[in-house]
Amino acid sequence: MKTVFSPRHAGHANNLELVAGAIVPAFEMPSRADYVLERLTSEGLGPVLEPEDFDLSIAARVHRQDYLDFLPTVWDLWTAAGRTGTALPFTWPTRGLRGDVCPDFIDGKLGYYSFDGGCGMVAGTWDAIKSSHDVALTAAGLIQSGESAAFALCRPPGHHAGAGFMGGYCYINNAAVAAQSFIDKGAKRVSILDVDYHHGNGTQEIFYGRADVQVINLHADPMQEYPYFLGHADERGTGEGEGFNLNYPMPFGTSFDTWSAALDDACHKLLAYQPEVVLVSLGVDTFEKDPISKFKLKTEDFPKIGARIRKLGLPTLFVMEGGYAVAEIGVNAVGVLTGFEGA
Ligand code: FKS
Ligand code: ZN
Repeated sequence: MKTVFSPRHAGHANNLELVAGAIVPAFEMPSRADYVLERLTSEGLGPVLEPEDFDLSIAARVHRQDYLDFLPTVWDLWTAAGRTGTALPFTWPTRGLRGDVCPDFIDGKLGYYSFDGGCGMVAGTWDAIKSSHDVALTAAGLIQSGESAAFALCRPPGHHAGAGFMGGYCYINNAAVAAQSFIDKGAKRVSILDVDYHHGNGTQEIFYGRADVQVINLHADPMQEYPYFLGHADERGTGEGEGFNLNYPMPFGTSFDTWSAALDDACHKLLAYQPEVVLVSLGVDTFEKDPISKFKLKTEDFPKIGARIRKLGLPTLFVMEGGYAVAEIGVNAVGVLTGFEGA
């Protein structure tokens, strides 16, 4: 299968995040994408293409326009305030505060447009976000022109980004934008299957009231794990979207037997929906050696994930999300893809 990749991701580097009481170098770093690229080249997965340039009109159908207008301005507002380093928020509008008025000053704006301290921004961040969005849309275009599968090697990732907020290393929701592009091109039903270790709260929020995009998440139980405030099994969609959101929260220590049983159930629910295309939010942070996660999948399990998804028999767009065991992320992510191809 073809891969779409942009070297412009590399400008999103040396950023910091707020985690466990400390400001630390972000786990989401450029070498992640480079290891995946290296592995898919050495495995001969297929050609690697650069993305085309898209405007943000499709993104504006899944994100708020004011949020999309804000993102490219962050670094200028931050430096205009005399700051250097990493632009990060430290105040959020939670219960009891006004979440409907965007402040004028950059610190307030950053808090208004985020839900955590996981989305540091540096000078090259916006360009990387835009390139990641373009990668997803270009890869979607390959499928729209008849390819049966494609890999969007996105960085930064997207599934925590909601209509009007960033969080968890995610700014624009690449999978959601790609799904919207299929709908805009006439698809009646699209499924998003999110196999990242963390719940894709942004994707869920974006499509929660819609029947044209089914969202299925396999993830760590939000009672124990980030993002904590969404991802329970009783979240099933609302209004027209009722029944089209499915969550499979699993406890710390989950290994492949339990996880793959959930995947199998998810695949049956997916087929029952009869989508025209499936988008896989591909995180490989379910890996046993992932430094921030607590599932127990082994390297040999990842090709089996790909093989199971192949059995769906649907056009499939893989969109890169998380995975932080940097040395193994290439082997594991490309393992899913070669497992899909039957190699
Ligand atoms: C480190 C705690 C870090 C934030 C985790 C964010 C996970 C992001 C992701 C994505 F796919 F978006 F990249 N907490 N000890 O993997 O879900
Ligand atoms: Zn993750």
